[in-house]
Amino acid sequence: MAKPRNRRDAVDQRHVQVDHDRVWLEVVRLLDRFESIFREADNTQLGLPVDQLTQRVEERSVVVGEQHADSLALLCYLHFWNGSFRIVSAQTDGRPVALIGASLDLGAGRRGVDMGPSAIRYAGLAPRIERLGRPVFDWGNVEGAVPEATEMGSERVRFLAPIKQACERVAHLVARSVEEGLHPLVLGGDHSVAIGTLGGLSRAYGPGGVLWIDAHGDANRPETSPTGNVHGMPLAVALGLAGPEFESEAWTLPAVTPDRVALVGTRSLDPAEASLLSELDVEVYTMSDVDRLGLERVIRQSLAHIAGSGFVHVSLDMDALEPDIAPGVGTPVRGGLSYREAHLAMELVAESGLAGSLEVVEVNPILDNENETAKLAVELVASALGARIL
Ligand SMILES: [Mn+2]
Repeated sequence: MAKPRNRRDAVDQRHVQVDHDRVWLEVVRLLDRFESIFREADNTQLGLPVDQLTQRVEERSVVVGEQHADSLALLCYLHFWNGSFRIVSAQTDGRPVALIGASLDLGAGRRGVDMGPSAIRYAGLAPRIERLGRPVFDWGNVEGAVPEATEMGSERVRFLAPIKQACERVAHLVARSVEEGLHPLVLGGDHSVAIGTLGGLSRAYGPGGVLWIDAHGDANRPETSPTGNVHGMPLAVALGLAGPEFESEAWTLPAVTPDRVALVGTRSLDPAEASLLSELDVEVYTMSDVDRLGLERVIRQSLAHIAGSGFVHVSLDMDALEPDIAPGVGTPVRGGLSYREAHLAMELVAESGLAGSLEVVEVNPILDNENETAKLAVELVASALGARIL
């Protein structure tokens, strides 16, 4: 059974006897206040995402979410087991936000991204979130080691030891924020911090799903990485495919399973990443797919793919955006998400009520233009946390 997503808000289990054919009807009756989050116009059935658990055929989890007018979302996990649905957890996602900075640039090829958390705070992050009615608890930064004063170790996984140490502290804080009923918001730092974020989430909830919005795949393994930079590996690490060097007492791997991973905005994959991702049951929406299908459909399908038990996390690499509007990133690639596409992605994330945690990474103020990338990051976080034009 899925662990409660949020101890403080966990509700008592409710049992409803239903017969198998009338499951949907009973769910609707039980949850008459709820709207389907993926309802199709021509579909009279509720289009709730259903997670078929593999262990038992008769087990199903159903995730439902409601968006209130005041932008609070209620999320329930129902677990179908032995002919009854029970609510195993509910989460009011007006939870206060725990800011966890990760001042880390050891995973990147260029210096400066360690100042990302300061740049994002300076761009007004906390007041912007508080204007949404969500209190903010700023837990400061996990400090990474200084590259010039640190042993690099192996060229194939540069600075692995100090990166792991920092990520272990991030994992600890993320798990603690969940336990305290807070919404974890991790500020990078280079993308290797996601090892800590996903590690901490999996420690709190068990394995979950992730929406990975990024120009790159970040699915290299030490043996396939062209650079040895760990920020190109965190997704492979979280999938448990990057080898025993990444194991730690601070987390259990895999933190995410391939059938619960969706990449959006992809436009630069190394050959080994491309073959790994196509071997796995990972959903990859390249920029070409975004052009053809439209961003709304891409995000809705991604969310349906990653929904399920455990956790749902959103990892936003600012290099997913078009470099003209987000110049302050270490590895820019032309042809990225537009300003509106990025906002729409975050608005759809908020609307779904599915994501319980968020991270924004790779803001590099040295490479930025008057902090505009950090300011954009603040606005995107606000959209992800429920900001609306009207
Ligand atoms: Mn990345």
